[in-house]
Amino acid sequence: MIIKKPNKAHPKENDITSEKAYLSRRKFILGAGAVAGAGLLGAQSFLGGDRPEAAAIPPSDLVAKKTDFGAGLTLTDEAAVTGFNNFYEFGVSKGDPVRYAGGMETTPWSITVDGAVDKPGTYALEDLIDFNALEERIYRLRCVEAWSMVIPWIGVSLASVLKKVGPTSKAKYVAFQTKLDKTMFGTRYPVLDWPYQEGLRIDEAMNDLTLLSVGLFGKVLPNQNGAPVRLVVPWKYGFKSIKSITRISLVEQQPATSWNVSAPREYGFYSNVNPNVNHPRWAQDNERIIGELFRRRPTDMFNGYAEEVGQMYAGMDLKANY
Ligand SMILES: Nc1nc2c(c(=O)[nH]1)N[C@H]1C(S)=C(S)[C@@H](COP(=O)(O)O)O[C@H]1N2
Ligand SMILES: [Mo]
Repeated sequence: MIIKKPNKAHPKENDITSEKAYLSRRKFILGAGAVAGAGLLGAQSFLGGDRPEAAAIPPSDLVAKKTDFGAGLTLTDEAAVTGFNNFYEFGVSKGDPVRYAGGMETTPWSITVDGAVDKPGTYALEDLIDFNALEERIYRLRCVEAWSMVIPWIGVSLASVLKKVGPTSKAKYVAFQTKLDKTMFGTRYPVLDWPYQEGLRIDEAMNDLTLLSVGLFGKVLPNQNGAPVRLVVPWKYGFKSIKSITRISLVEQQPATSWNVSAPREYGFYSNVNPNVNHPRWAQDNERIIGELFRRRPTDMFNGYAEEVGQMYAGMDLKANY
């Protein structure tokens, strides 16, 4: 049987009404939950019963050194950052991940490092990431769907992690894989090539801007944002920033990436933010600012990091290598 893939898997953007409706629905649900919870608490203590179901434990705080990255940018509202997501393993609507990703177990978490490295192995997250050396960096996340958010990420440079495992001279690319968790009901549908996979060239991976993030807004990552560890590559479209990473492979050949496999004409390997190269179905020269209805801004070359990353692509045709 041939299963036809829906070809609108990555639509341009949710229209404004749906985002607005979504955010107000979320507010309503949170409000209703608080009222219902209070009612339940009252009833239960009156009846002298057991404690009501424990309230969701708020994500714990992280200690991170502030940096100058993104100084002066206006942060996106935290509720939008944690409530309007792309994490197709938990559904293709922007409101699905916050609703359905909560059951994914993220502790303990291990990452398998293999391929062209001196020290391959399966590592506990804490052995790869030094939680005493976390930094906060403010980066704009520019989604290929032509919207963006400004987020205070917490993490360490990917380079600091790769140096621990020692890439050999054969390591020309880095491939990443998301965990395939049984709670990810979205992976039952052939929307994307599962498990979600992404890749970077080794110089892109070693660039100081490339972050392995474990938190945002001072707290550990919520599941819907890619707990417990996700990539953030600020000069590339958002889909390169793979979530809930469980495997890092150092390889000699350019690795396959989920979006490229699913729609090669629309999503290339590089996917550098580039206002001069349109997506086949929409323009990329401007973006909607999430959380600010109706406001758009022009898209910057390399999402504003041309000075830092431009030389890595010197001499390359960025239209052919989109
Ligand atoms: N595993 C996995 N990673 C993923 C995705 C996904 O569907 N699955 N979506 C990507 C896309 S399209 C974007 S725009 C960003 C969104 O990150 P955010 O939800 O934290 O804003 O995650 C990226 N990482
Ligand atoms: Mo995206």
